[in-house]
Amino acid sequence: MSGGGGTSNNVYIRSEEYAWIPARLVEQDKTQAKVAIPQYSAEEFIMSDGGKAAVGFKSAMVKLKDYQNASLPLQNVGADGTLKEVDDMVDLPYLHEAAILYNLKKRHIEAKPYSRVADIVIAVNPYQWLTDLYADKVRMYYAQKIVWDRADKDPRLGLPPHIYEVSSLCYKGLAYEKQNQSILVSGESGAGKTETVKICMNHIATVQQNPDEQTNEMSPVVKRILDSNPLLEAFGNAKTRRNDNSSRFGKYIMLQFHHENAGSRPRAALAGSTCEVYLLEKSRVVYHDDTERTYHIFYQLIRAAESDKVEIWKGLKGTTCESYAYVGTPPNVLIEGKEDGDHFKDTKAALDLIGVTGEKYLTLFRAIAAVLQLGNLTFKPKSSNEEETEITSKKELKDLAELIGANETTLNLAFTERTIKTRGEEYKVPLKADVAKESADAFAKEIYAKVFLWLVRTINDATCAENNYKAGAGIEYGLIGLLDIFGFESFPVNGFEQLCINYCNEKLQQKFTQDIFRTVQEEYKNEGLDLAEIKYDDNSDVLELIEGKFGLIKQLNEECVRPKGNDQAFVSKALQSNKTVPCLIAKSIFTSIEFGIHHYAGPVIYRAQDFVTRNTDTLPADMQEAAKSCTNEIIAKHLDNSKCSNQGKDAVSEDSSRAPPRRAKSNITADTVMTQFKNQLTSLMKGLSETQSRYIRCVKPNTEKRKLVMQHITTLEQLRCAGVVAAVTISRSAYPSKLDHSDVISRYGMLNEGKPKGGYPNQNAEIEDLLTKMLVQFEYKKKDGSTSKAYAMGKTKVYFKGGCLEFLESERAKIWDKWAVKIQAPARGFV
Ligand code: AD9
Ligand code: MG
Repeated sequence: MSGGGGTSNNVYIRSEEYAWIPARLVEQDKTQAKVAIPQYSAEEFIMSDGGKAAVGFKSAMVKLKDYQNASLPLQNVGADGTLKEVDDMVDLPYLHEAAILYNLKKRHIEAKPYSRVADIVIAVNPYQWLTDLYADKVRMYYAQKIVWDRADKDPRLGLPPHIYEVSSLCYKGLAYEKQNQSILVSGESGAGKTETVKICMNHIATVQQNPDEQTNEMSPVVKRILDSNPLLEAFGNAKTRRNDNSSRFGKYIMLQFHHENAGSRPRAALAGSTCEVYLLEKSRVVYHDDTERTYHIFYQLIRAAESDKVEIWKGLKGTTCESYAYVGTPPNVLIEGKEDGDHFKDTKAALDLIGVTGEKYLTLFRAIAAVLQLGNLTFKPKSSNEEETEITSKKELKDLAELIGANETTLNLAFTERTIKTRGEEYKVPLKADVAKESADAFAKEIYAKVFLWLVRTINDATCAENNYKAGAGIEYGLIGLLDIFGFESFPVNGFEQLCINYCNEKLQQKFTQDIFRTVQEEYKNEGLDLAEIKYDDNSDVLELIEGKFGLIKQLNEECVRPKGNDQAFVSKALQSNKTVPCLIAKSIFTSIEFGIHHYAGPVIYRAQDFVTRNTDTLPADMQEAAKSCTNEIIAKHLDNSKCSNQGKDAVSEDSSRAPPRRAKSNITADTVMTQFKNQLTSLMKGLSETQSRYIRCVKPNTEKRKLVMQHITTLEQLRCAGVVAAVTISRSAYPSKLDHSDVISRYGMLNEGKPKGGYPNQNAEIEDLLTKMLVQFEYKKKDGSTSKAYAMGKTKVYFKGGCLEFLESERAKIWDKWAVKIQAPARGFV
């Protein structure tokens, strides 16, 4: 091993099981290298950062492309020779996915969940509550340093990475520069998006208080805003395999601020908030896996005090989860360590705070009880005619009619018959038993979806600044938007929901790359470098394929209005009209309803099963009529075919129209699920474009919800999907490595053999002289006759082309060897 920093021969080598593993480089020729691989147990591999003592070493030969240099500059090597992790991964001179992975892992093991890649904050889910990390003094410290100290330099300097820096920077940008802000949080299910948004929101609520009058008292509107989160979670979250409190909808919360002057400091006072929701998972209302649950609110209601239940409806008396087919036996789970019954009390109190009391409260919960009741309706073919259906659960039907204030016969007919209208004629056809059951399910899903939207609107009315803040008419509020939305998804089988989610992620990725590109441009401009050198992958081709003139949405919508439209025809037309589009994948082994897309995060194969019905998603007219006749206002008013213009539509609902004859389709494509989602996204992107966006990428370190454990392959996959690797690639596209001026001299100055006697006029001259001599072999003539230089002198840093820094390192190691200063390597696996 060469001496010096003692790290120049640390490498990461590719591994099938662990993506990258640390090793020592023994020797290397032009095509391959001999490495010594430290041996760990499987458990140690996921819990150790590679700095741990290994039980032994194994020699192996690897191809050069299968290893990455891990050596770091001196400042990253501790006194004991171990690697120190860095706060900001941009400070890693060899920046590649292996280095990012091990840096994150080392921090994760040290209970440091937050890291930076330039302006992006990466939040690794710690799966343990790190109390000190969120203590009051930490909250205030970030606010103080970033907002109130008003340093001209990067205010984050010297502060450990934290999501409080993001909330503080947003507030500062809003209050001091009067620029609207947004925090875009992404990550896969269970990565910590919702928790992160709550932590940031709470922090902003603290920071916006006038620092001269800091009190623990929150204003009622701020309390209402913060309490709207658990309320949305009660109705929109559920236990899934991946997360006990999984949000089954996306949301964009806009905090509204009123600009005022508080003494010497500008201040933006939190005046209200509004929330936009996306794609609630409606299918969960009628079906969930045995290991999962339906929405929390159902359990809360069933486990509420008997007096509460009877007040809502006497039919709820004495019921248990097992009383309801849609609920069944729940797996044991405590959300936030509380029983469902206790959560009901909180939900009731939070509803009270937004004015849902008395009749409103009863109407809301009666609609929820109606959903439960719908699941208990049973159907069977009539003995007189198999084509016709009778409802066998007579009592349940009678109870349901009473509960929602509908006529029992009208309800019965709406479930078992369908009205067909053709050329002015109207006639009824009977529905088969399975289709009648689907009608009941469709009704239940629709009621729940509308209850959810009603709740969102009610929350918005109770929290929006326009209704709550007496700032005068026509006032424009400043905004901080917080986006908590599903990350990129790729499963063995991908359906309509994944297409919607991945479409949304492509939109956000486009903005993300543009923003990163702009920051790199900014850095280059500040350093005085040539901007033409930066390159990045653009994903506009994928967006064109999805939302363009001949794109998938257009083709699917056409199938939805065509009388005999179907999934196969959609796929075949989509493939036909996009034959020459490289990001569309068509393979001969695909079935007639399969197609693939090369997304920015990787290829995804979709199965278009039920795409047409899911995209159409209309409640049969008979059901709509029955709903309108109810006395329950939420059901009657909100179910009359109105596709709420600004609210989420289900992406996964089974449609109930598989029965012949086909139900009438809408003549317009304006109200399909995809079109609505596209419109929502367009408006979201427009809103975001008017803000300064900051990014938090949440990472789920393992699938077992264990603390201190980081599985390599799944973590890397997430970093790729979150665009972290892409961000690094953009920033390193022209110059993969960079070093401070002073580091170049202190580390490589010794390589300069012909220094002038009188020394150099300045450090820059010394660097130029050294690097011109050392790196001449990396220069080449470009097509236009000019010379491509091996490095660029920035104002504070030197930027190196690929291979240059590695070459300087190896030259430096040779000198150390020559000087025979052999420092025994410590008996550690990695270093
Ligand atoms: V989903 O897409 O809605 O299924 P999220 O929102 O990404 O998902 P969530 O915020 O719900 O994940 O976090 C999942 C769980 O991880 C939480 O219930 C906590 O148990 C745990 N978690 C997340 N963030 C933190 C944290 N900062 N500190 C401690 C955390 N635990
Ligand atoms: Mg969530």
